[in-house]
Amino acid sequence: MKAVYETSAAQAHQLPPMTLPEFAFIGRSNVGKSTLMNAILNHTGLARTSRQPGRTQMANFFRVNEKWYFVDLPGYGFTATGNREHKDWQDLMDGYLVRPVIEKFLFLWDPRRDFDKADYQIGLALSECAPLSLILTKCDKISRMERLQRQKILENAFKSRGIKLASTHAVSSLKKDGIEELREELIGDKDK
Ligand SMILES: Nc1nc2c(ncn2[C@@H]2O[C@H](COP(=O)(O)OP(=O)(O)OP(=O)(O)O)[C@@H](O)[C@H]2O)c(=O)[nH]1
Ligand SMILES: [Mg+2]
Repeated sequence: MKAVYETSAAQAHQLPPMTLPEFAFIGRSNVGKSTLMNAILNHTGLARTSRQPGRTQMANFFRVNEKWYFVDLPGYGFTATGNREHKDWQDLMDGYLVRPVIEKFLFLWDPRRDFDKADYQIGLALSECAPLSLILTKCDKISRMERLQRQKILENAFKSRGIKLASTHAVSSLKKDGIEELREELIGDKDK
């Protein structure tokens, strides 16, 4: 698999032209977006990761096998950076979400948490723009039983608010659990 960094956008007007289908990774700060992208692409260090929330501040575009873009979107819900950053995030998202080249949104979620109002709003907005997959991250931190229970609760919570899911995956980028299945769903077996 060939993955190369292409460009970044901090604001909507900096978004690159639409030339290939895009898989967009979105979720709260620190949920594991950049780490998951690296795990799927088998490329440690391609997308920058960090213990501190707010590491990824721009939409970063990675070209994969000359066929797709993987887009690492900045995390939301990190209020310590203040309102100005939130406005920038909203502006970038308003510009990004409506791109017709989006093949799928990967909405990453730590299954130990419950959704709040902002998460439902984002989930609904995403599901109305392109197919939406729920990706439960850091599953190495909970038991299999707990994971299954939480998955059902979270799926039902989305469903009851009219948020349609194309699929759900439970993954651990650390242990590489569920990565192969997710990679296959996104880019198929032959393009590894
Ligand atoms: N235990 C465990 N930790 C993980 C896993 N995936 C990511 N992490 C850790 O979670 C932290 C945040 O990971 P990132 O990939 O940087 O998170 P992000 O969503 O890109 O964060 P922002 O760019 O700030 O929005 C890092 O310390 C990772 O090592 C996982 O599967 N298991
Ligand atoms: Mg990141």
